[in-house]
Amino acid sequence: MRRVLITGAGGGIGRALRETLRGIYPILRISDRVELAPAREGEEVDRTELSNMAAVERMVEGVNGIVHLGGISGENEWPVILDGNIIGLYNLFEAARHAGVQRIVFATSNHAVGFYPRAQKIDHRVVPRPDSRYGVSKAFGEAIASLYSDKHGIGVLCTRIGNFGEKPIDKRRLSIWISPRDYTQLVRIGLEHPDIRYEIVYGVSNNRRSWYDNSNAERLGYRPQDDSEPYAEAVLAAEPPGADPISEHCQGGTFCAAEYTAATRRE
Ligand code: 15L
Repeated sequence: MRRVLITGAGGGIGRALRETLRGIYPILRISDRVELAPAREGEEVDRTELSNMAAVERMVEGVNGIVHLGGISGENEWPVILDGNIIGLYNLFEAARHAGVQRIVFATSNHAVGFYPRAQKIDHRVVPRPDSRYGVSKAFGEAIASLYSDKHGIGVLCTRIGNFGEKPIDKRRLSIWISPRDYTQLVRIGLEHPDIRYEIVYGVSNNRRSWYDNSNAERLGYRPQDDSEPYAEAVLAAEPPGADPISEHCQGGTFCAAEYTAATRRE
């Protein structure tokens, strides 16, 4: 991996990876639709709108591996999701194919499977149960990744990220939190592991309260260093009472409860 591209580099995960991957690969190309801090040694800075194919083709030129964080990172109106996470995603994989990119680490999300109940432990083999238009776009991304792996030989690691941050921020996040150093470890596995063709793993730390069987990540050598448990007492004490039952029942939390009408329709 001589040149690694990070898309969506202006977001929280991108800013962290810009630091933790610095010096690991000879050149980091950092891209976002918004302006980024100027390039330092070993960096190239780019500004690209993912829905613009010609721009995406330029963005991936000369790149060996991509960490794709770009696009819309939460629920939104359909036209916004369509541009960033459907058209943008297609453009990225298609441009990567033309440019001969070998590896892609795709930031998919727990919201691709958010309607699974919290009471069920799920692994990488479950069928998608998206909890939002955003979750649907992530399931679409996993499908595109599978296609470009099988048909065009691009190695892809789909990381279903829980919640990335320095600390878990609420009760739900105690089960899905991932620390910056653990996510960095997972990204490096995605870029460097010799055997990756198409894999789904959960982007979570070693949380005692996890809802995931992350044995596929372990098989690839992932050894997360962090656990949300030391934060649990403080997080639970600060949790507001009276959470709504759909959010409480489902792994995706409020993403499941938003716009929810199934109960009234089924009456
Ligand atoms: C995600 O996929 C989002 O990108 C992030 O902003 C959080 O909402 C996270 O999921 C979560 O579920 O906490």
